[in-house]
Formats: sequence, C-alpha cells, structure tokens
Amino acid sequence: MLSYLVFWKVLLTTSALGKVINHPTNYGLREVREYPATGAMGAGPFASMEPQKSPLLAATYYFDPVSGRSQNLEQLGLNTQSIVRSLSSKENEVALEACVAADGREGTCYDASFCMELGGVPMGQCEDSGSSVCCLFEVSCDDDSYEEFTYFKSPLYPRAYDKERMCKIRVGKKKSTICQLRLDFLDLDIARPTEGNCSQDMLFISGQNENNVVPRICGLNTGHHFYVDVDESGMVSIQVMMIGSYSRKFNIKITQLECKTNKIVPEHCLQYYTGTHGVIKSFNYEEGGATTFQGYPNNLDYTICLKKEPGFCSISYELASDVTGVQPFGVGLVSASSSSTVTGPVSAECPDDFLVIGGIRLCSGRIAASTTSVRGRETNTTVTGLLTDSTPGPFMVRFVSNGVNNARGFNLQYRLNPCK
Ligand SMILES: *[C@@H]1O[C@H](CO)[C@@H](O)[C@H](O)[C@H]1NC(C)=O
Ligand SMILES: *[C@@H]1O[C@H](CO)[C@@H](O)[C@H](O)[C@H]1NC(C)=O
Ligand SMILES: [Ca+2]
Repeated sequence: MLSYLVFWKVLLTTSALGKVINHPTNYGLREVREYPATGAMGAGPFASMEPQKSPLLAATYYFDPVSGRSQNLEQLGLNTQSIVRSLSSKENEVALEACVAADGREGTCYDASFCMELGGVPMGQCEDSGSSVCCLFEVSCDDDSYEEFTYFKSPLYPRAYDKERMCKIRVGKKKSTICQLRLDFLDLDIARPTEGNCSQDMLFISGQNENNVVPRICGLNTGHHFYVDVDESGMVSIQVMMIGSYSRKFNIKITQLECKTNKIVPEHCLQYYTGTHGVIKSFNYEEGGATTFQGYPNNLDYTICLKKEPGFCSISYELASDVTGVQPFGVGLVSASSSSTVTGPVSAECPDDFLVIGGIRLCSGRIAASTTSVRGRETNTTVTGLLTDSTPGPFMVRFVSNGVNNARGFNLQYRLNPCK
C-alpha cells in the first residue's frame, strides 16, 4: 500500500513537470478554448458548413432533402479533429487537451496510468506527447462521472438489452464553472410510447436547475440532443426506466460546457441549432413506416432555439419531404371527416397539441375517416406551407402536447434569410 502511494506521488509530481493531469477537483483554472471555425457543437445537419459571411452568397444555398437526410446530424460534431485547449493556472503553465479517438469519440489526454485510475479507457496516444493517451469515459447503470466527455451506454451495448431495470447515472461537474450539459443521443432506441404515454420505457433527467424543465421522452430518438442548465445545480441524474420486454439500447454522449464560452447556448432552450439551414423534428418522429409509428410523447412543452447567424434577419420553415410518402406533419387531434386529406399545418386555436412559430399556433387540420384507428398519426397534407418569422428577437419554436391524442409530429426544414 505504501509503495502504491509513493508510486502515485512520484507519478503526479513527474506529470506536473511534464504533461498535465487535470484532476476532477482541479478548480479555479482559467481555460482558454479554441474552437473549430465551423462550430462543431452546432446541432444542425449543416453544422459543418461555415455561416456565410456574404448574405448574397448564402442566399444561394438551399436545403437538399436527400443529402440532408442521409447525414447523421449530431455525429458530424464528432468528426472534427482534436479540439485543442490550453489551460493555465497561476502557478505553472500547463496544457490539457481534448482528443478524438480513432473511432471518433471524444476524450481527454491523460497519463495512461492516471486514465485507468479514473476508470477511463486509453484509446491511443495523444498526438504531440509521448506519455499521455486519449482517455475515454464510458459509464453504465449506477455509475458516476465527473469528466468533460462521458458516454452513457445501456447494459450489453451495442447489443440490445431486453430486461427490466432502472438504469441511472449521476454526472458531477468537472469544475465549479460548468453551466450546461449537452446530451447527444448517438443511439437512443427504447420502447415506443403507447398513445403518447411513455408507459414502458422513459428517459428522464433530474437534479438540474430548478426552473429548467426537461421533458420525459421515449421511443426512437437517435440524432436528437438536449441542453440542460446546471449552473445552480449539484449532481444531475440521467435515468432510463426500462419496463417490460423490449430490444432497447442507448449510447448518450454527455458533454460538460463551461460558463462564458461560446459553447453555451441561451438558457431554457432544450434544443439549439446553428447554421443557415437544417431540419427540426419532433421526438420519436423517425420511427417505423407510414402506419406503424406511435408519434411524439404526451405532456411535452419545450422550446427549440435557432441561432440568428450574422447577416441573417429572418427564418423560413417548410415541411420536409418524407421518405415514407406520408407528408411530415401531424400535430394534435385531427377529427375524422370524409376528406381524404388534412389541410395542415394550419393556424388555428389548436385545443390539443401545437407548435408556436413566430407567435402563431400551428396544428393539423382534418384526416380521412378511414384512418381513425391510427388517431391522426397518418396525416397526408396538401399544403407544403412556408412560414417566415422575421422577429427582431430570437428564433424560437415551442412545441406543446397534452396528455391525450398524440400524432406523428413535425419535420420541418428551416432556412435563414439574409438581412435586406
Ligand atoms: C395515456 O394517458 C392518458 C392520461 O393519463 C390516459 O387517459 C390514457 O388512457 C392513456 N393511454 C394508454 C393507452 O395507456
Ligand atoms: C397518404 O399517402 C400515402 C402514399 O401516397 C397513401 O398510401 C395513404 O393511403 C395516404 N393516406 C391518407 C390518409 O390519405
Ligand atoms: Ca395531444
């Protein structure tokens, strides 16, 4: 035991002289970050596309639904090369690097032994250093993490897990100056809602800021993300309830974001998109074919925010074309009628579920009588609907669902318009 302690003392001392060790309790360090110019944390499908400096040039970019759909949005962020940060304390100049492992996952450069001591997995050498490795942190049920990047995986991942279990992890701030967590659902395939109720599986977050409401979701949500405000919170719990038998699996990347850096997004935006165009979708939208989908969960109320990129003053939304041939808009109770089509999205009172864009409530119109059995989930629309929001304020889309009558959801392309 003694020799073990001596070993660590020597190791820590040596490391302090050479490569840096950033211990979780290493508070009070000033961190200077450099970011990839393209904004790798941007959530949109075009996050890798630089915001255009010339509004006229940018106006020539239009959304291509085919290539847009074929990209895994959130994973684009993983393809950036190592994000180099330098970190200095008052006493000694030290450097700590985030790194990208060969498989695209993000980690932190640590001394190999220290990486293992922290429960990490060494994944290759860090570029410019002999002794440090790219240390990845993977956790599963009942684990805690204090790392900048954490991957939370279901038991047996990537194989499916079909047993009942409450799977919970706790995330502690790596530094006292962490303000937000970003959760990237690299893979989130849990049991679907039943009539909108997440009565089998459910993902939920607790312990964040008291006034930060994060909805509870279920179903297939691969590619989605959440921002969680934690500046006033202690440890945050991320839980996946797994009830009954289902071939479920998940892999959630959790990134801790430091206050006053350009990775922080406006508070209370559950989702945040950057770039001049992209796609926003409701939860559990992608699932299944035209008639098998179960739609978005009940009891949601959240806000999607979109960055007003420099040189752009308004935003237009239109329906994305849909791979299944069913048009992509089903929001709220749509009463059966003899018509074979719905007229949505329509601006209406929307007594049930609705989207708010530019102060206007939108929901679906009518649906064919023959589809009453699917309760409005299959909604062929006749209007593609283009809506432009030219607010001088921030671009926001609020989505609200109540406890009954869910529908397929929304799938909208957005495009920023240059200032005139
Ligand atoms: C879903 O929840 C609502 C509200 O609690 C309830 O009225 C409804 O019966 C539930 N549906 C199913 C299929 O469980
Ligand atoms: C919607 O369109 C699809 C494909 O064109 C068609 O198979 C389906 O019957 C339509 N549904 C309704 C409710 O009209
Ligand atoms: Ca509803």
